[in-house]
Amino acid sequence: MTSDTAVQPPEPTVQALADSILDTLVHRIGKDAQAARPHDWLAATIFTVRNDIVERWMASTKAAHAAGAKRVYYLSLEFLIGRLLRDAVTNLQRSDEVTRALAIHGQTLAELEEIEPDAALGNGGLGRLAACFMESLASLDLPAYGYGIRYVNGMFRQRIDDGWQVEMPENWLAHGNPWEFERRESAYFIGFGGEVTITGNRVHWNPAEAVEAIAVDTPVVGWRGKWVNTLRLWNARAFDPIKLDKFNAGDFEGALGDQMRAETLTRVLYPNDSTPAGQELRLRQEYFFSSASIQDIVRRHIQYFGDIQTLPDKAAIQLNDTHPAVSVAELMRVLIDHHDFAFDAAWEITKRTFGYTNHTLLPEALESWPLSLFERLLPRHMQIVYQINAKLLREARSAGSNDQSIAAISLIDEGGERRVRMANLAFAGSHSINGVAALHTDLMKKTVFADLHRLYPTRINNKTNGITPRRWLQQCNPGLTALIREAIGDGFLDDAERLIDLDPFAEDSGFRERFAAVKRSNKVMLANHIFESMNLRIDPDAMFDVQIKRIHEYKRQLLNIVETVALYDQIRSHPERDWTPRVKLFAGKAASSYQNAKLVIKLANDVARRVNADPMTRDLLRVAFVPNYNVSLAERIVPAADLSEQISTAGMEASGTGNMKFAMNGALTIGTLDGANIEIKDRVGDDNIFIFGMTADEVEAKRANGYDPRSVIEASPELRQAVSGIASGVFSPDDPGRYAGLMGGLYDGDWFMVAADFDDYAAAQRRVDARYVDRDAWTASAIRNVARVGWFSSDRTIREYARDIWTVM
Ligand code: 26W
Repeated sequence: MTSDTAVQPPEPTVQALADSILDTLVHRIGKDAQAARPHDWLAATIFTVRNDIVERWMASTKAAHAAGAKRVYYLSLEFLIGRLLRDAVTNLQRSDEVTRALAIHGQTLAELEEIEPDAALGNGGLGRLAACFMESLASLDLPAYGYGIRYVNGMFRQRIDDGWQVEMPENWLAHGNPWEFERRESAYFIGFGGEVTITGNRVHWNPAEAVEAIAVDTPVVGWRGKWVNTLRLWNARAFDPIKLDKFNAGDFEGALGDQMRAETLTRVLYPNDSTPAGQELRLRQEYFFSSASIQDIVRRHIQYFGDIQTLPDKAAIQLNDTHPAVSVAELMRVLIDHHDFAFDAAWEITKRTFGYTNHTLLPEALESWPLSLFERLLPRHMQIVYQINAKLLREARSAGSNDQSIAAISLIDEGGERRVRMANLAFAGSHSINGVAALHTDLMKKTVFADLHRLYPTRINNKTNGITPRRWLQQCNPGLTALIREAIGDGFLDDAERLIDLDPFAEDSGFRERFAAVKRSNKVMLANHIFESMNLRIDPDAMFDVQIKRIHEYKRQLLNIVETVALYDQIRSHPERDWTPRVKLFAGKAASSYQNAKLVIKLANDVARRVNADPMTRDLLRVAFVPNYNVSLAERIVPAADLSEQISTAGMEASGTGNMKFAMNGALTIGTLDGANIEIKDRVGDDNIFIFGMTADEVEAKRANGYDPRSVIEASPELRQAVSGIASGVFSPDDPGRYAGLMGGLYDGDWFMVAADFDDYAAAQRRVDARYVDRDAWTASAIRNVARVGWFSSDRTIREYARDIWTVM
């Protein structure tokens, strides 16, 4: 869409804005300026800013309608959007104005921004990617809707008690949510269970239970406020919230039972990113939001275009991993049962409409549902899945697939308890299947989807992930943004690839000094925050070495911790050497059922306690595990990082997006040749990144040829000393056996190849030390990182999706 189709409302003056915030405070919140608490000022500010957004929102909707535009629908069980006020105000370019208006009332915008709850409707990278994509879609003026679930409790809040993770419920809606609009008129019937009957040639599904899905909309403002899209999250409600007959008979629980059951559906986000949640409630959530979204999309299409036949020309539906894959069967059901389509015609429309993005190759994370459960909950969809499967396997047979290949392609896993394979369903029902980095896409073709890829060789394509430079540079790093603007002007704000104009400044010593000063001031701010929140002092002149992400064995926080211990041992043995002072920062959440990941958190805290208390190493090494990692904490830590740890076992991290955020903020990466690290290296150049360890091919070969970690550990004195120290209780004198099992796992199997990569990792860390001492060289590399990673803007990623998959550009 062109930008001039949306109306630009006139900018109110600062005084008028201040008046309108006060008016909102009084008339909408019901408090006067004397009685108002910070949360009241926050709500009043959001409501006021929202007024401006709403007008742009309606203009965008009308413009899309008038143009008969094709719409993009991004279906995702997770949207990790974080706070929205700063995002909205910067994208509207009203920061100064709002700051000044609030100052008239003695309020500070920055302080109000800090008390906004962090909307954590996601686990990690996949959910944050969805949020970056929504922002980029709006920034590119593309008409789009995000569809998801309005979880009442998002990602849990993490407390660290005596070094252990404790999960606390997150209640982001406690003070209400001034951003959202409930749309009671957009409500859909969602059935579960029951039976399927056939009368004549009509199939009828009579669900045994039903709930209502109610739309709750949040506007998503694009850069410069030219375009506003909708994030539509579904809330579940009982049709009959209270059964009065039961209530009057004194059965209060029975009277409210339906509402309780309905509310349970949208109550919590499954806090898991390692193993699929096998519970029935999760499948119910998936179907609930898929069905509501598909019904809404079909309803809108018919309302605007009249004819369901043209759906693929006017709607592109992207499945964010397999969580919404049941949508494929749901669209088929709607087309066949409600719109009288023949199966084959419905199938063509379905395939042309859907695209599917895969985010992981970990076999344990691939979703499949016991057939018995799927059939009991969704009997009509089960029939449709069987029909799709029959067609798919016919095509495979006529293409000459052998039995083994047929078994791999089938939507039903027949080994053991029969299960429905959601990835195969998503693949079969889509015209495009994409991976999220070049290596990952390549491995998709060779591993999980090898047989499907042979059958449909044109469907798999790559779309390397990206991040929105508005949140991850402009908003989180105003100091660096101001410096870049002075150097190269404002062009990079509209096109992140213009950051390349900064490249020559790496050779300008005056610029390097100013760049280093910005980094230092970001480090001071983080050090203050860590002191205030954890009562730990860290030195802003030490190197900030950061690993923040979900805690998972494949991400190898353990490799980093073991190397930290080895470094600690080295410093103690050779205190006379010229060590580079470091602060090792960790943050991240572990899935509540993932015992090893939780033990890694405890180990990081145990190591921190010992190291930080040791007078011999205090000035050279500090370790901190910062609690409750979330989007807002990342926005503080990323701009302050010197070194970005991206050290997954090669072949296991689909892409990574933290790697991009750090590089864009001038941290250097230490990393393996995994995920998007490879593409980052290609762009920043070998001299500006520290690559170590085995390649994905080498990992595979080592596993195939029999890997013996014990001999590797025995052959590395540093590793052996660190591992045996941890194993024997040096860091856990209160419970010396605490880490015996964790360390035993390294000797015995070491699936993630911590030992195999250790020596090379430690050597790379010493190269990092040497470079950091040469501060000019370090800063030049940091500048080159910022300059050369503009390509990792999610605007570029979305343009590629728009052109190749959705055909909307
Ligand atoms: C069903 C349980 C479950 C839930 C989520 C299993 C797996 C997941 C995701 C695959 C978790 C995830 O966030 N994946 C990450 O997606 C990012 C965006 O593409 C990538 O950058 C990360 O490499 C990938 O781990």
